[in-house]
Amino acid sequence: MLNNTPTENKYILEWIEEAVALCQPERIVWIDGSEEQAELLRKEACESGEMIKLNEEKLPGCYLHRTAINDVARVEGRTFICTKTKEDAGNINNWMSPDECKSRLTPLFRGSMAGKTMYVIPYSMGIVGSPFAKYGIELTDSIYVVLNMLIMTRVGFDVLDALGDSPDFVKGLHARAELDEEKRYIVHFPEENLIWSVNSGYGGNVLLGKKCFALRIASYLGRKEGWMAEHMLILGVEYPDGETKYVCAAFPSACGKTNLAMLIPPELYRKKGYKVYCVGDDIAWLRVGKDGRLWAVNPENGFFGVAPGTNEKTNPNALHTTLRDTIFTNVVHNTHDNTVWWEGLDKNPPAEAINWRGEPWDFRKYDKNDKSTCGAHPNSRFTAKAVNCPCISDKFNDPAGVPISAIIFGGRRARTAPLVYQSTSWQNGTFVGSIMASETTAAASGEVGVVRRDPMAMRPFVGYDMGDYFAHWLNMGKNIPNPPKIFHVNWFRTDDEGNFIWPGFGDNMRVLEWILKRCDGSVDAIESAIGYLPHTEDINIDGLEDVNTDTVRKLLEVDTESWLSDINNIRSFYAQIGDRVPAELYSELDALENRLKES
Ligand code: OXD
Ligand code: MN
Repeated sequence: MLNNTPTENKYILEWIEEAVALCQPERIVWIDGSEEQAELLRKEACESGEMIKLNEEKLPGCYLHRTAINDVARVEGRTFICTKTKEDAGNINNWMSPDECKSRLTPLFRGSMAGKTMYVIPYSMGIVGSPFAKYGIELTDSIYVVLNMLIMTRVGFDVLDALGDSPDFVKGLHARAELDEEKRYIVHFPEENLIWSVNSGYGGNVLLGKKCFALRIASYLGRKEGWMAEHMLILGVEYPDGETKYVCAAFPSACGKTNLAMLIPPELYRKKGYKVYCVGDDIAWLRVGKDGRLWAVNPENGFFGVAPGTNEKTNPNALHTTLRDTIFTNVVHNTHDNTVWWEGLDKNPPAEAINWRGEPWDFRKYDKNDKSTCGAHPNSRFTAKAVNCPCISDKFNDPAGVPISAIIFGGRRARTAPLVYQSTSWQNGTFVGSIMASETTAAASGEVGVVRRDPMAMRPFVGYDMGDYFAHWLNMGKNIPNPPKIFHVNWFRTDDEGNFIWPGFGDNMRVLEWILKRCDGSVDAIESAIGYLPHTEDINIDGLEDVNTDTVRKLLEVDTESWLSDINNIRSFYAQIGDRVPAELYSELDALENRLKES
């Protein structure tokens, strides 16, 4: 079956032979990255019903896809890190031994592509040939996967040329099989540069370049090779004088990374000449540059963003990005004009509509407290090209990446975390990242809900032991002569009634301004038990209607009681991670506790 292959790399060919023998596809198609081939595949997907071509006038080049009803999100419970020893995967990851995993999954792949096509996708994370780039090959039986990978990564035979006869690529095998959720597995073999995904068709589980490679496998490689793979957006703030400063920010999933990455500054700032540019919205790969600073690239080529809530106000740049060449997944189909809709897009739900399940949908029955009445699935997505984003940075395709001035961690906390604070050192900043958390709030009563600790927003994405990951952060700090400063933000502080007191969205620019001023030393700060806090008057609130100095004071309050109870929660979380949590982080924790008790 492997005739006329576009590469003679024996590692690639032998591995494909093995996968073919296992999955038994009827034929093999190599994806060359060309528009002609992509167009043929789109046609085929429309003929088979896998995709629906949308209104060419209103949404040129756009398509709609619906996943199976039982297959709409990443499945952390069925995601495994298969290192030789359980200790190397750590307590936070699910672990299976590589042998056990392979013998459990082999029967699921066996014959799974009979009568189907196996697509071979050579792709690069990062710019082909650049020092940051890493290559992968995904084998899949899904055209939807091929078309998404064409948007999300750099696909083409230049990847094969760049690889030559090297074995240095990540192998990814994906089969939809029966889409049986009981037999769904997303498994990683970091020691073999190998990923297997079976019984799913949902993006986060099957676009193997993204979470599986660019975070789980890459974090493992980064530790081995002295760099970092992080769940971070990258943005640039251009000053009126034309200088641009870059920051990275990590927030747990669904806490507004895409919105911050594409922020439009408030009018006040725009008039002065400030602009914000997006380099990436989800993943950053970071390396120490020759100048001793930390440099970042976004290894992806597109955005796989959450649709609901995206609108002209929350994120006009994202909305405009999706107006062409986009694949929508699990949104509402407006059958009147063959376009799409989702909750929070506008106040005009379509009268003639099909919901994400593929059933006729009556918006009048929608009840915002009952998710099952939604037209679009709450995790419905758009897959859109980065180059179509109105605020994409001119450094997006720069092989060198961008130098990072600040790293920002954030979570969704009703009371505990102030609007912003600065850590006191790289070690203390690593500690701040390690204790990141998000909580659910019962908005009506203002009650604080469940806290989920999500260190560096990487809880589901570290491909090895979490304690070792913290140690890697500390080690990196020792090797960056001029490291970024590390901050923590919280856009989600509420009043006693549970209302958000910070406007968020574009107004987060006001917090970015303080952060960048701290980086160049042009504003001083208050030393508090948790780190450096802004002086109230240093957060610019000009032009904000509902925010006054009192509000800022509340936003910056450090509630010692909540922090002390958080300390207990952190101790049990560290204990759960196990004995590889570095001693430096325990010293930071003890010191924080003492400072809080003294304050
Ligand atoms: C994502 C996620 O899809 O973090 O980006 O879940
Ligand atoms: Mn993400």
